[in-house]
Amino acid sequence: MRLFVLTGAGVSAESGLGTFRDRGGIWAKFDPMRLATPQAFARDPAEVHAFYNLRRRNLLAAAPNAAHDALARLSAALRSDLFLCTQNVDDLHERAGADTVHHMHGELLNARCLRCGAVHPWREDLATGTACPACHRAGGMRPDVVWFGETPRGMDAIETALSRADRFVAIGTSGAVYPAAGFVAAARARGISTLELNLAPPDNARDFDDALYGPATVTVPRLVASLIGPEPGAPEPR
Ligand code: BJW
Repeated sequence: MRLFVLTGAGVSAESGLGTFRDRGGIWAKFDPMRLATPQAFARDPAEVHAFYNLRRRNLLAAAPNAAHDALARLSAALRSDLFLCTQNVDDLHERAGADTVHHMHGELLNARCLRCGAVHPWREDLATGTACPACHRAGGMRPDVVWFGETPRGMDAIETALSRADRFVAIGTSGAVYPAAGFVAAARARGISTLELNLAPPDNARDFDDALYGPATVTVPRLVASLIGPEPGAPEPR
């Protein structure tokens, strides 16, 4: 089995990190066009830093949940036969122990210098006056995440993994943001089976062959147990 798993904000929701488009989600409180585009950063970097500083602090206070744990167990079992592609900028898959995670929308705990291009692990707040540890120039440090209008990371690796997979699973993503929302159609066009795990049908629900609805902390361990067997010592599923 070569499995392509795409995760979205729903997998981290029960860790206390907000989703974007659910009622009361991040984009209900904050305008993405003011905060998540390169133009927004050019216009008001201090406002963008304040938003991501808050998100970074929330992430540092969060912990992986049972869905991340189950995917880490799957990663250990399938090794390179699992391509774990996340739209999430958090590091909860890694903290749960997942081996290789493809962050197509970047990582909040990295900062990138627009002056020299260096990327640095970053856990502190950023400010307009923050100097780059590599080139020592200030004013160019930004969160290393992918904003609207920017190219997602590693699209070649994603296309290769999609072309080799024999099963596609999407977990906790609304199917509203491209190119990720189109992966299921690409998988289906190849004739491989497609499954979605979500609380409710996403925008692209019609592209999936099967669905399992419920909180990710319940559905993901159940899916993983069906693929590689139950976790030793885990209670029998009801
Ligand atoms: C649960 C749950 C629980 C809740 N258990 N489930 C084609 C058509 C139309 C537009 C475009 C198009 N192609 C490109 C575009 C433009 C744009 C786009 O898609 N716009 C749409 C909004 C219309 N796309 C881009 O600009 C992208 N770049 C691009 O396309 O470049 C061109 C290119 C493509 C390919 C090759 C080369 C070049 C870039 C997109 C960048 C997105 N950035 C963000 C912010 C990242 C930084 C940050 O975190 O602030 O990424 S936006 C935000 O949305 C974030 C997420 O990764 C992304 C997806 O959100 P996600 O994960 O789906 O979350 P939600 O909230 O939408 O859904 C949560 C789901 O969980 C829901 O379904 C719930 O039901 C569920 N859920 N609790 C299980 N407990």
